[in-house]
Amino acid sequence: MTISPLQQARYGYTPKLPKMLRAGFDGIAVEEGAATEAASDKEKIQALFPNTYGMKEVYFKEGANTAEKKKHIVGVILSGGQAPGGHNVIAGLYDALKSANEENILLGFKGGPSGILEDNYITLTKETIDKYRNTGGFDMIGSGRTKLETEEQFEVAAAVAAKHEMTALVIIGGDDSNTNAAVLAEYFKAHNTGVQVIGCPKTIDGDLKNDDIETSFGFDTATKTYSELIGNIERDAGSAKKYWHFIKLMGRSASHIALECALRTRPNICLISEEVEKKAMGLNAIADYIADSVCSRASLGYNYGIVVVPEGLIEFVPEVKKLIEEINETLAKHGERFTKLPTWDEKLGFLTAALSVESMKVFNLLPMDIQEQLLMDRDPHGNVQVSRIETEKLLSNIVRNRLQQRKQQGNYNGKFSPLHHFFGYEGRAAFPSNFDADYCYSLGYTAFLLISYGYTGYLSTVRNLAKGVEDWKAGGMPITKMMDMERRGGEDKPVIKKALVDLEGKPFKYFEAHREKWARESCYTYPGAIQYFGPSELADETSMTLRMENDEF
Ligand code: FBP
Repeated sequence: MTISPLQQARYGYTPKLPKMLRAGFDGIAVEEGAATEAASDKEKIQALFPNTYGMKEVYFKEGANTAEKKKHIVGVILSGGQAPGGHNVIAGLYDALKSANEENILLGFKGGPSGILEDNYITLTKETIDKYRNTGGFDMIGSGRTKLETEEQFEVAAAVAAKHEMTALVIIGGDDSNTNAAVLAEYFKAHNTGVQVIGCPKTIDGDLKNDDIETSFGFDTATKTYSELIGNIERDAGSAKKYWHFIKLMGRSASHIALECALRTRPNICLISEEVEKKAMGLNAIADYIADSVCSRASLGYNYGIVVVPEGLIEFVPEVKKLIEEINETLAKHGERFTKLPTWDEKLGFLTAALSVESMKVFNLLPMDIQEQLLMDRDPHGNVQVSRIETEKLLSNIVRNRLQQRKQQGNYNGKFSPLHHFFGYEGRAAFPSNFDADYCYSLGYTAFLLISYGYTGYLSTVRNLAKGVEDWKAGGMPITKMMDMERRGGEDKPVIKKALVDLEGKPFKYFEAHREKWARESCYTYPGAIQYFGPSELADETSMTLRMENDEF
């Protein structure tokens, strides 16, 4: 098969390792730091994790490797949505494992966490790995959204691990998957299975972030991909001068993706869900905010512009949030009965009886296609699938109504032609940027170091990421350190806290300080395509969010 020259060139790219890991497996020593404590709810979390709570922070450094020399059979799982770099985590893991001992074996469980439950796996060989080095997507072994969380599932996983004589399992996933990794590690330890569990921080959404994880992998590439597209649309808008582009960007809950893309491209409007929630902005207030920009640009003769909308916005608008919560509850209780109702009128009748009067009022104000989208199947966590709700169309509709009113009042005399875009899947499987390619390879390599030194219930960490790769610091952090208790599905559960956009943080503050000017003028910037080769300042550039958060901007 003929492959593209870039694909060929990327196979040959050698990910850069932090200086401390360059000595090779035998030249990497471990150092332990202080014992850790949970982020909050310490006693409750300690009680739930008696065997894996309070473990020490771990750092790697140059020095003689003192890990026990034994044969390792390691399983690996990709969990959740695709994120560029996942293949490199597996490649780094594989290379470290083989450099420790050629006899070591890596099993890739297929199709996500269900792969271990169904014992559906392939033995990963150099030939397979080489076909996927530095490529996007998760197609090497596939992914899935099955949650590993019940005792029965843990028993099956333990039996499969025993069958293969596995010594460890690496779970590459987001906050929920890594929470489950911690619970599984505790279970394996409590039951003396001898199987260690290590997590790796993945998600384009960027919301698996805390004192110990500077960024999740995939965020860098996905935001650069979307920013290229937004910049291209900005150029087109400024050339044609006739459309308002409403662009929805992925990011299930947090608006990190939208914010990063806004910093890179300076659209006229970028909504930040966390701010919308804090200011309790209803749909009308949001529409007015956008309409203000449309009107002020029209007064300068610009009947075009760019509005960036985070995918999760709809769930942060107070009245819609309440509506969604009520629908979720109703569907959780009576989903089957509801789905079987044959006509739309009967469905409406059912909802009218089940929802509060205020929520039904909000529901009735929404266009029918949005109403239908709000009622679609939930994801495995019981959440509405926000990527399938056309919030960008909903907003442009309400803005249009607002503008008509303003026209009638003589306050606006422009033209408003909206176009709609949704960028999500375009960025999740792109060739990883050098940053993600390097970061992921190091995460995988570090995951095996943690395994070889006998750790379990840890997340592989690589820090100091806003500096050059040579200064990155590899180590491990007990997952229980990142946990607190949250109410989920009517129960108190230990979870890794999801990081939302910090409205006091530097990235948001920078955006806030500039957005008024961006709303009126055309201050667009055009980031262009990701550069994989060439000068380091282009090819190794990190996200603006990461640089701003680490005072490197
Ligand atoms: P993860 O949290 O699993 O990384 O996935 C995030 C995401 O890409 C969101 O941005 C988006 O809402 C969702 O996945 C889409 O899910 P699906 O792939 O199931 O359509």
